[in-house]
Amino acid sequence: MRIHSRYNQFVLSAVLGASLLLSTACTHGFAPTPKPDGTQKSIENGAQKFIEAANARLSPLGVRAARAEWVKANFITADTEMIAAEAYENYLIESVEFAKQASQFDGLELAASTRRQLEILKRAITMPAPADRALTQELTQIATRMDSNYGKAQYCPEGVDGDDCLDIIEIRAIHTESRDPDALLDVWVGWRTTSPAIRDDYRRFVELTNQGAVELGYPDTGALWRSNYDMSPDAFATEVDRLWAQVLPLYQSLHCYVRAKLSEFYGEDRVPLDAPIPAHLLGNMWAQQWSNIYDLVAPEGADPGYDLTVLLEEAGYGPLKLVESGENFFSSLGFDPLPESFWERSLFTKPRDREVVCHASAWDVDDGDDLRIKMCIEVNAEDFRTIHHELGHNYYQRAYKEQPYIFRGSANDGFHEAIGDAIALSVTPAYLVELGLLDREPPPSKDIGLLLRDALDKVAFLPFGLLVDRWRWGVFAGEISSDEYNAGWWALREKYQGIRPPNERTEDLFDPGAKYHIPGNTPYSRYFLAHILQFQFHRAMCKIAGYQGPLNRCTIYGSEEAGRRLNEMLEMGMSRPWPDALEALTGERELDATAIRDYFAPLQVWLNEQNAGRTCGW
Ligand code: X8Z
Ligand code: ZN
Repeated sequence: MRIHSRYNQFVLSAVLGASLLLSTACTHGFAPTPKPDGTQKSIENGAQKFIEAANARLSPLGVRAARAEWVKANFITADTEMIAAEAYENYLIESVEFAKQASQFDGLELAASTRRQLEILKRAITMPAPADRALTQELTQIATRMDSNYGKAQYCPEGVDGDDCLDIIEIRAIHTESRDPDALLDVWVGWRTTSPAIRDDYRRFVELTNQGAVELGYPDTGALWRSNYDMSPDAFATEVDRLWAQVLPLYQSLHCYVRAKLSEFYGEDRVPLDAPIPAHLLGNMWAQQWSNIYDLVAPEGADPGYDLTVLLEEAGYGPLKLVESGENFFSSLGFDPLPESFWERSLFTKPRDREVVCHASAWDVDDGDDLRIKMCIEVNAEDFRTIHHELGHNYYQRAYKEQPYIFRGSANDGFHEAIGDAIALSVTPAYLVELGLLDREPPPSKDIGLLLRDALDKVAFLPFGLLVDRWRWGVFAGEISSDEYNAGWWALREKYQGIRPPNERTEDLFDPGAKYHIPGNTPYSRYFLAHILQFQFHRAMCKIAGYQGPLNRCTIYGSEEAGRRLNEMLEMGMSRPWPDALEALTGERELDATAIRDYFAPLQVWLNEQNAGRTCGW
C-alpha cells in the first residue's frame, strides 16, 4: 500500500499505499547473504537474493499497515490509533533493518537495477526509527497521535460547543467567502489553538527520527529526505534555490499587485503598502493558495465572466459526479476505468457521526488494484481540481504496479504530486464547454483574468511549497531549536512569502503544527517540485496533442497520444533516475521553470504595467 502522505514509499502511504523495509533477515526467513567469495557471480547472487527478500517481505507488511491506517484515518478512536501504530511499527522496523543491511553491498559492482533498488532501500524512509524497539514504538505512537490530533481538531469559538464547533472544512468555507477581517482573524487564530497540543510530541519526534537517521548513516532526518532525488542532499537544496530564483520575479510581481488591491479593499492601516501582507486576508488558512480572493483582485475588463464553483452548483454536480468527471478525463486519454472497488471503498464526503482525517489523500491499499481516495468533498472549483490531483496519484499507482515493490513509487516524489495537477491544467474554458458547463469560451481579451486566477493558486504557492521544508530541514539540523519553532516558522514565512501573522505569535503556540503535513510527517518539497514539473508536463502533453496556441487555453482532453506518452512515464515507477522518466514524456532531462514562466508570460507583462509606480517588496 502506498499512501502518498504519511508513509512514503516504503512507509505506508496514504497517497500512497504501503511499503517499508524489513528487519532481521533470519527471523523472517531471509537467508543471510552468503559472504561474497570474491567472484562476481556470488556477489550478484547475494545482492539479488537480498533484494528479492526485501520485495517479498515489505510488500505484505506495507499492505497490513495501510489497511490499519485506512481504518484509523476513517474512524479515529483510541483503538484504531493503537492498531495503526502497531502495524506501522512492524513495517518500520523491517524497513529500517533492510535499509541498514543494504549497506553491506556498498561499493560492489552490481547490475543497475539491483544497485538502484539497494540505494532506494537506503534512502526512501521518511520516518527513520531508531533500532531500539521501545523507541520505535514511542515514535510510531507519537506519529499516530499527531496525525489524529489534526484529524480531530476543531475550533470552538467562545460560547460555542459540541456540534457547533468548527472543523477545517467549515473554517475553509469562511476563508473562501468572508471578507470581514475580524471574522477571518477569529478563525485564523482559533484554528491555531488546536496545534500547541502536539508541540512537545513534535520535539520528541524530531529527536527520535534524527537518531534513526544517524543510525542509517545520515547527519539528520532532513538530509535523509534530501538524499532521495538522485543527487546529493546539498545539490538538491541548491537545485531548489535555483528554481526559486527562476520564479521569484513572477512571485514578487504577483505579491505587489495583490497587496495593493487588498490595501484598497481593507485600507492601508490593515494592509500597509511597504510591509508583508497579513496572513489571514488571502483566502486560505495557510495563505498557500489565493484564488479564493480572485474577486478582490480581478482585472477590470478582462474578467472571464464565470466562476467554476457556480457552474458546478448550477449544473447540480454532487461529490460523486465530480469524481466521475475526473475519471472521465483520464478515460479520454486512454486509461482504463477505475475498479469497482474504488467506488465502493473510497470516502467522498465527511461522515456526520465519526472523526476522520479530512485532508485529501489517495491510496493504493494492496499495492495493486485496491485504489481509493479519502476526501471530504465540497462542490467547488478547488475540490474539483483536488479530485484530479488525487486521481493522478491513483492512476500513477496503477501504472507502476507491475514493477518490483521497491520501484513502486514515482520517479521522485514531485512527480507523484504533479500528475493530477498537470491534468487539471487542462480544465480550461474549452473543456468546460465540452462538458456542457459553459456555453462558450471567453474571448482572448479575457486571458489576463484566467491567468491571474491560475497564478493566485500556482504562483502564490511556490514560496510556501519551498518554506515548509526549509523549516523542517532547519529543525532536523538543529538550526531551529525547539524553543524557537514559531519564530523560525514566521521568519521563513516573511522571507519567502512576504506575509506576516495578524497577531503576536509566541513560543507556547505551534503554528507549523496547524498545517497537516507537519503532524502527518509528509515531506513538502514534493509540492514545490510539482508546481514546476506540472507546467513541464502540460507544455509537453499539449505539444504531443498537436495543440498550438497559448498554454493556458490548451486542454489535452481526448488525446490518446498524450495519454500514451504519459503512461510510458508512469509505468516506469522509480525504476530509473527521474531525469529518464522526465525525458520519456517531455524530452527534457532537467527541472525547468521556463515552462511555468512561459505559461504566465502575458500575465508577467500585465503585472509589470499594473505595478508601475508602486514600491514592491517587503
Ligand atoms: O496535500 C496536498 C494534496 C494531497 S497529497 C491534497 N496538497 C498540498 C496541500 O494541500 O498543502 C496539494 C497541494 C499542496
Ligand atoms: Zn498529492
